[in-house]
Parts: sequence; C-alpha cells; structure tokens
Amino acid sequence: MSFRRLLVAAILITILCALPWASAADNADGQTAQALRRFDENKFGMFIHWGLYAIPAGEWKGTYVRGIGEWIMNRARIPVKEYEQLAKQFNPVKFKGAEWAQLAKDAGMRYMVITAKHHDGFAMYGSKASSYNVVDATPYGKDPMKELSAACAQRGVGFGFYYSQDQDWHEPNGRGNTWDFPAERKPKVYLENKVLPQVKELLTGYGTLSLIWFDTPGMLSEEQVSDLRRTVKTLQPSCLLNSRIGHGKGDYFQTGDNAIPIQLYSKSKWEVPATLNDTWGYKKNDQNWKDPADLIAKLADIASKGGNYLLNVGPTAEGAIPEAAQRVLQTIGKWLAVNGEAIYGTAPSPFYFPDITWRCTVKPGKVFLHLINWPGPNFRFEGLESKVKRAYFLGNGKEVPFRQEGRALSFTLPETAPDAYNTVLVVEIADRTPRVAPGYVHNTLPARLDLYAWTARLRGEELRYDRKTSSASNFRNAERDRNELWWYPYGALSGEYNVEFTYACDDRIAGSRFQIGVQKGNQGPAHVALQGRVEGTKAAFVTRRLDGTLRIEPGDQHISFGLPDDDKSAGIKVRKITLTRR
Ligand code: JFZ
Repeated sequence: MSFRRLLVAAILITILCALPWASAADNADGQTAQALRRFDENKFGMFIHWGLYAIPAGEWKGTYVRGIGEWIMNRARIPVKEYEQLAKQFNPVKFKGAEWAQLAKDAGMRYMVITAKHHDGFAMYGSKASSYNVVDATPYGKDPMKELSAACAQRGVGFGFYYSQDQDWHEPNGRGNTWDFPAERKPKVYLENKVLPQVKELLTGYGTLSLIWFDTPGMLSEEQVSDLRRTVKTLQPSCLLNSRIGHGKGDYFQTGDNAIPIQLYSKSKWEVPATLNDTWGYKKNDQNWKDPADLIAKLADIASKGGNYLLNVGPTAEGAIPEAAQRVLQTIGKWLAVNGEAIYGTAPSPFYFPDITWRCTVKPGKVFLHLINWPGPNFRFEGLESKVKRAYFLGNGKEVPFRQEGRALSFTLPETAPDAYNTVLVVEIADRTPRVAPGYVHNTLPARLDLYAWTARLRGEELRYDRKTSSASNFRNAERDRNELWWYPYGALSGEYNVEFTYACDDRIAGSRFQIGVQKGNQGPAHVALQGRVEGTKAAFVTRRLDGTLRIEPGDQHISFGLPDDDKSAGIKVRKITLTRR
C-alpha cells in the first residue's frame, strides 16, 4: 500500500470512530459521563430498605436480634423454609408510591434507590425469573415498584434499584446461607438463572433507571461481573453502577456505611450510604434517630468534600415510613428549600478544613461558608486570596460586615446563629474560582491534624454524640459489636504521628484500658497502634499526650478508638484525637 493510501485509510478510520454510531461502547461511555455529572449535581438521595425483614422487625420468636434489621435471617440463622413463610403475611396496605416519592421530593432528595432484592433473596417486584416475589408469593399480589417508579418519574426524582447480586440466602448457589446450604457454590448457575434475568427485568420494566446499586461483592469472578455490567449498559447505557458491583467495574465509589472521609476525597465520584437510625431495614425498637442539625451538617460536610449523601429510611411491613423519619426529612427539606443553592450543583471546597466550625462549597464567583458550629461574633477565615466584593447570609439576605487583610477575612457575626441548623455565609469574590493561599489548599496536610468525634463514624448501636460538648460517649462492649469511633482518612494520612487525646471522664468510672487502632486493608481486626488507661479528669475536658507513635500507611482503612477489655469507663466523653507529624 502506498503512503498516500495509508494516510487516506487512517483519516477514514479516524472519522468513522468519531461518528456517534461507530461503537456502542463509546456511546455508553459518553452517556455514563453525562449521567455522572447529573448524579454529582444531585448530591442528596433517598435510600429505601424494604422487604420481608420488616415483619420480624428485629425480633425472632420473642427474642431481640442485634444488628441491622435486614440481616435477621442471617443473624438468627433462620432456615429458608421458615423465613419463606413471612411472604404469606406480607400485605403493605398502607403503601402509597406517590407519598414516598413526595417525601423524597419534599426532603430535597433528587434520587431514590430502593431494594429490588436484598440478601434474603426475596424480590420486591413482580419477577418472572423467580416466584419468590411480592406479586406471586404474598397476599398483596401487586408490584409496588411500578407505582413507585412512576411517582418518582412524575416528580423528577431519579429512580434506581438496589440489587444484591452476590449474596442470596434463598439460593443454594448464592453466597451467604451456610446453615441451609453447606455444599459448594456454582456461581454461574445462580448468575444465569437468577441475577441476569432479574437485572434485565428491572432494566426493562420500570422506565429509565438512574442507577443500579449492587452490594457486598465476593463470589462472582471478574468475568462474571463484566457480564453483569455489559448486561446493564447494553439495555440502559446511562444507568450508573456503583463500586460495590466489585472488581473495580463501577462508575462511582461507595465509602463504608456512615463513613465520611475526614478531608476532601477525590478518587472519582463517591457516595456515602447512611442510616437515619442504626438499621437499614425497619426495626421496631430502634428509636435512635439522628438529629436534623447533625444530618444537615453532614450533608454540607459531604458536599464540601465532593460526595453524595444517600440517606436511608426503613418502611414498616404495612408500607409506612416511620413518622419520626418523616419529620427529620421534612426538616432537612425546609433547610434545603432556602439553602439549596449552596448544595446542589456545587463544587467541593478548595480549602483545607482546620476544624469543625465551617465547611465550604463553591460556584462560579461564590464561596459558600457553611457555619455548622457557630463561631460567635468574631469569625476569622484564612486562606482566600481573591478579592471579596460582598458577604451576606443565604437564608435572610442580610449583609455581613467584613474586613479583608491579606489572606485573612474577619467577619462580624450575630451572637447566635440565624439558622438553627447551618447558616450559610455567601462570599462573593472578584474571581470566577477562588484563589487559595499556599498552605490552605485542601490537599495540604497541616503539621497538626484533629480527628474530631464529629467526623468519625459512630460504630455500634449504643454510641451517642453530644453537640453541646462536641463529644461522643457510651463506649459499651456489647456481644460481638464494639462501640467505637472510626475515622476514615482514605489514603490522605500516611506518616508517623505523636498523639494527643482530648476527653473528659468522671473519676468514679476511670480505669479501663483504651485502644487506638489502625485497620489494615478492608478486613480483619484492627492492628493495635496505641494503648493507654482512662484517667479521671473530674469530668472536665483535658488534652493528654499519649506514649508511643501512630504509624499510618497508604491503604490503611480506618483509625479506631474503643475500650477493648471492659466498659467500666464507657461514660468517657471523647472529643478528638490530635495527630502531630513527627
Ligand atoms: C451492606 C448490606 O449488607 C447491608 O444490609 C445494607 O444493605 C448496606 C447498605 O450495605 O452492608 C455493608 C456493605 C459494605 C460496607 C458496610 C456494610 N462497607 O464497605 O463498609
């Protein structure tokens, strides 16, 4: 072939590849990218865990079962033959898709993800692939997902399904049920007979899906997960997949449940799945509802770090969302109706967070300072080099007096917060994007870093956070669930540190051993990093330097605090752990 012919051929191939019909895969990539942008703008979604587990609601044969409600079949080792009987009682007469969709809308949630099938294997929609489903196996006999998906579409709320693709305790070849099915698995049989057919049903029967939320990967091979991904993208190229599909085949990343990274986190788009109390599926005795102030602050925190917040409700077996949950969501919605400009469609903070006074989101020409812990009348903000034109409260439009000297901004604020939850201070700047002084950029780690109890995941159902004293308490050791604080650095922290500990403890309950651990990788017990004894402080907050050094390596998953031996000092109040680079 002559050079000229080669050149012509090369040009032709280039043009063909650029054409929209050239390749289905390229097309899917483009639609995925677009869907991801919309997903990023939405910021806030509703998670719904609803299934047969809402009937026992945390209690089996008169005995309380610890842990998350939707795991009751596993935790109580309930045989399939017994658990299946629950279907005959499932009759959610109170269910109204329009009400659930409207609640999401009122709460300012822009997408919804509901369990089509959880680990118990029961399909909450009309499935041809398995008769173990809500239409064929219950007295209700209808498909609630038809109504719900239509109600969401009508209100412009994105709609997606949770689907447990790997664990299925109802199937001999699904993962997880070792009490009925001890024999070896044939993942391929399960994948081809149940997962792929059901996923196809979900993608063809409920309109446009914003996403499918897979969970707890483990058994399926990389090739099998690729098949699953291809099945979804072929039917709906714009349907997003989360990272829990496994083998790195997702479009965006999930943090651990209720786990918010301590600083800005930017490894692709991410989402925090979170509970409103201590369970996903309904449990009748769980009344540990999170405070709206805390949830609103967490939403600002997550948006400031570049994430989305997927907040869960667990409806009852009758099909009602608990009233306490509804009230909390309405409160968040009222705040968002006024302050949504500082959440939706924003970019994350270009600034590092020195403490828990403020969080930050940005839009062109605007810096939104979310004052989540009121600083009092004199608020100093450092690190902004762009010229400030104007400052005002988003909630009431009132001008806020300020002085700008070099990289320091001093605001004069009211004594008390104008907004009980989160007062947004809008700072209008002369630049389109803020110029940030060196040393204040989000990815620079300071010499001293505070790990606040507020930025930790509260692990365990007894642990409580108190906003007045900014501290966590009730570090009980209950059966196999430890009450601990877990901080997620997500890779940003490797190094060696001296450690200080800020806490308060009544002298009468002092004496337990405490432990600061580092979790290596994803699984296994925390490696013990530092230990000490809880000393009495006459109930006043003190800061104590601890013996030894804390070593954090890249890939370490989290840092923990807890009482490993006894819970005599469970009432200790922990405010923060301070790391100083050695
Ligand atoms: C999973 C489920 O097992 C659970 O029932 C619920 O549906 C939840 C949303 O997801 O649980 C997980 C999965 C992953 C982590 C923690 C809990 N994780 O990575 O930390």
